[in-house]
Amino acid sequence: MEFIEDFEKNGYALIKGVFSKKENDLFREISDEYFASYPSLNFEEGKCLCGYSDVTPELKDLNTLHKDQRIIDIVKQVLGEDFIFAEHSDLHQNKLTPWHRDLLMGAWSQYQKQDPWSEDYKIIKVATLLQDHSDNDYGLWVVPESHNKRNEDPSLKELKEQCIHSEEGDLIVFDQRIFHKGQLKQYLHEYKRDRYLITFGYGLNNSHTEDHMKGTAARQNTQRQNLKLP
Ligand SMILES: O=C(O)CCC(=O)C(=O)O
Repeated sequence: MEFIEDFEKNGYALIKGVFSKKENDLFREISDEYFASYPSLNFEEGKCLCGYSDVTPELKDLNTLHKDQRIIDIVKQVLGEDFIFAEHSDLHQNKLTPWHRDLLMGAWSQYQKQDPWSEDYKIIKVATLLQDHSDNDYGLWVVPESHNKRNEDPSLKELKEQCIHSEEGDLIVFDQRIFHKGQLKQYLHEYKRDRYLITFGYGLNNSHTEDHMKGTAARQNTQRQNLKLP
């Protein structure tokens, strides 16, 4: 499978056409309805709902999307049979996200008890952006190969950032250690349409993923205490 080679080398891969146009439209419709009527975390112009999987019937198909067989088959190709859903789910509407790695940061770093550059650390995110980025730079940005390099590694500076020009229905899978960012200015202003992103986390069934899950659950619980109605 070609995308696995991309994933292993670059730390991310783009998988084309996983969801149909009709499904993508449905995901957008559900997200529109959710953010118009139900509680979310509010940023200046953006909104976000995290930790929603299996506990948010208002999200209809999105409540169980992390178990969709097509996603599971892709995750299995990356992680093998012995993986777990890392209880991380995010739905973003027009959120700005600067460069970062998805390691546990700040108050949550206490949960990261082991070296994330160990051989058996393998935690991934799958992401689908619900709008076309084939002709714009508002997609997900990554620094290919940065998933293998610690912050102190001088060769990190030689790597080049790039925007993934995904289209509706595509899935991106990335190693959570890769440097990545989202939009830093609003797609909404230029395209007069909300920018949506859905992500789920999965990892090898081992103590790295368990630690990561504990930190993620603690962060998501804190975030979920601050949800506000529209
Ligand atoms: O908005 C995006 O495309 C990226 C979001 C992101 O970096 C994240 O969810 O970790």
